[in-house]
Amino acid sequence: MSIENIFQAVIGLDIDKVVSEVNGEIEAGTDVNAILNDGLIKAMDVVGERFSAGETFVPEMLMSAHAMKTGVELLKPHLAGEAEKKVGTIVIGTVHGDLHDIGKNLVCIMLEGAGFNVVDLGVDVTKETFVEAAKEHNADIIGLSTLLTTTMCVVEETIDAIKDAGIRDDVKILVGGAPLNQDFADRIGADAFATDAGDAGKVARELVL
Ligand code: B1M
Repeated sequence: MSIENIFQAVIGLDIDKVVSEVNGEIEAGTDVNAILNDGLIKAMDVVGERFSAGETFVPEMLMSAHAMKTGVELLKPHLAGEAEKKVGTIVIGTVHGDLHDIGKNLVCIMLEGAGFNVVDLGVDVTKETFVEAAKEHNADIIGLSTLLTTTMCVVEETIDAIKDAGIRDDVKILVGGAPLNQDFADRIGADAFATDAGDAGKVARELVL
């Protein structure tokens, strides 16, 4: 039983092993953030590098993603305690054209832990859906996630649509995802950028409190 075994099980597409190893580590009292960062997320980074190098392909990437998601589900109850009082509502999704959701789902968990009512719109979310959902739920924050360089422009288009809908002054906009950075966020007119799920919880609170 070790974090290294979790790392190897995700890379090795062995979901049963992910389950037994993650459960074992939780029972042993291992820090859940270490299980997440040094086991599950680190493995996905290696999977991504192998994909870039042409050593692995989409089916394997999907299976690793499934293994990672299974591990995250087991960690979820331990990741972020429920805050007592809701600090605001955030509608969040992965932008149109992008199907990656593991990181966004982690962000949702941490936002809930940070006290937000989270409305998760899922993946491949159109700018119109973001606008409608923000109005319907009277959102304090709209959260835009993307993992692809090819959909970074969609983040900007979504912000433009929020402006065009006349609700820009009513909401704060938080953006995140591996190809984004603070400079990009500033350039496209977002209110904030968060580097990871823990940071997203902290930054979102700063936006509303
Ligand atoms: Co794809 N994929 N993928 N993929 N995938 C990447 C992103 C890639 C970097 C791999 C690579 O080539 N090295 C590459 C993008 C390259 C680029 O854009 N330049 C890539 C590609 C090319 C593709 C396809 C185009 C492949 C193809 O079909 N030829 C295709 C695109 C499909 C589409 O979306 N239209 C594709 C498909 C897939 C799968 C479906 C197989 C699967 C996704 C499964 C799923 O999500 N349900 C997949 C996976 C698993 C990956 C990698 C390997 C892992 C992503 C991940 O889950 N990371 C990824 C390589 C990598 O990232 N190392 C890769 C773990 C996760 C915890 O981290 O998502 O970064 P991350 O989230 C972090 C932060 O970014 C941040 O906090 C999160 C938690 O800490 N964050 C936010 C994220 N959103 C935030 C929002 C915020 C704040 C912070 O506020 C709102």
